[in-house]
Amino acid sequence: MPGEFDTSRLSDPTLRPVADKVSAGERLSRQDGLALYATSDLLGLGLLADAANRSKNSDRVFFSANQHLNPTNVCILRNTCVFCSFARMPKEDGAYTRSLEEVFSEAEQARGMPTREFHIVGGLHPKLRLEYYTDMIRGLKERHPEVHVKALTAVEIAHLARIEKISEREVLLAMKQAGLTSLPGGGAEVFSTAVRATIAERKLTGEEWLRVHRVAHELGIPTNCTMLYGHVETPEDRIAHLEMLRGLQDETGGFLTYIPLAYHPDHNQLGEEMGRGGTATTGYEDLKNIAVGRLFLDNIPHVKTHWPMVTPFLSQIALSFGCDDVEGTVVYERIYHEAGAHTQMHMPYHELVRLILGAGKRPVERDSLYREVRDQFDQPPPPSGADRGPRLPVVHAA
Ligand code: V47
Repeated sequence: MPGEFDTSRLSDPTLRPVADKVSAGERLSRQDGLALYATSDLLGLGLLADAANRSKNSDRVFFSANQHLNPTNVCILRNTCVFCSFARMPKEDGAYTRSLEEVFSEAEQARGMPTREFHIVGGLHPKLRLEYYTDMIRGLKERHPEVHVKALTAVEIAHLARIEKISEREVLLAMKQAGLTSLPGGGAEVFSTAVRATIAERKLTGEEWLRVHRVAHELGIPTNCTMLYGHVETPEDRIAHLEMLRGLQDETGGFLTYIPLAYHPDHNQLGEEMGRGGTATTGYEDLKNIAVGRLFLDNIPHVKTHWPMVTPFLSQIALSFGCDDVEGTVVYERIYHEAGAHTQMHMPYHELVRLILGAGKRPVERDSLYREVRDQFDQPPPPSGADRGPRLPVVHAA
């Protein structure tokens, strides 16, 4: 980080040696990461992460006009990924699988909007073949050539390779040839074997998840990465997870953004077992995970806040805690709303811009590859009296 960070702004002395390392551009160790998680000086941690972010992105905050599409919620891991509220068994109530025409019809909403990206994730369907997905990508590109397709988590890629009896490389290549631009970062959860045995017993291992992303990077397909926090994992598990992401990024440079995902406990087995129904992570934890991610992942260019999960209010504050990237317009969000999120489904473009400007930052609309699409936005007018709600009567002292 160019320039000294003024450590007198930190109230927790254990953060000072970490701040000195950040100022010197030195890589943080596992112990440093644990000190960041252990501190209760949230504002000091935020200042440090904000300085690290500013040195990479200055006051720019990226966002995309995107649309989420979830072609199916049928998933063979339904009974073993106990944190997930989205998946269904094929014959279970609420199970759905869209035909290609239905997917194309949902995507038609992009016509009246400035959409630049389709974000596509679903479940591990026992019968949907690779061709369904390549036809979907090809069909979307034919109908919306200017829209990038970011599709399928590493877990879905590995599943398709298994049912097609081909390699993950071949699946990724076929998808790239159909028009795929990038992969989303889902399915990583927490890489610890013990945590996975508890929350996602039969899912891809951490090493296997990283392998799919390594192959994607080798094929010139950039990807995102995530960590699901706020369930049974420890600070040590989180730091080990971040270390593995940082290690792959050193090798390939293929990760675009890191997204910490806040666990939501409603309507899933884990939430019931933990007695956590109705309460999600706290704002304190959410901000801490943004800040630690920014400081520890020194080689990943962006850190994204997923507003459907942590609310637009908290996402706006996260922009002062090391975050430079906000999830896009979304249009229709299913995964977190099934798990109890009460946020809106869709964030209109101008509201995203307003959220970023309101945090004193400079909005930059980006495409899936973080190329700038637009960076000139007017300050919105100050709220009128009517927007401020009813005025309280003035009470004069007698
Ligand atoms: O892998 C599932 C998470 C992920 C729950 O790459 C849950 O730009 C909280 O990865 N509570 C999928 N989280 C979504 C995802 C994502 C989202 C936004 C942007 C990007 C990107 C990727 O959702 C899953 C899992 O970690 N998830 N269930 C739950 N109950």
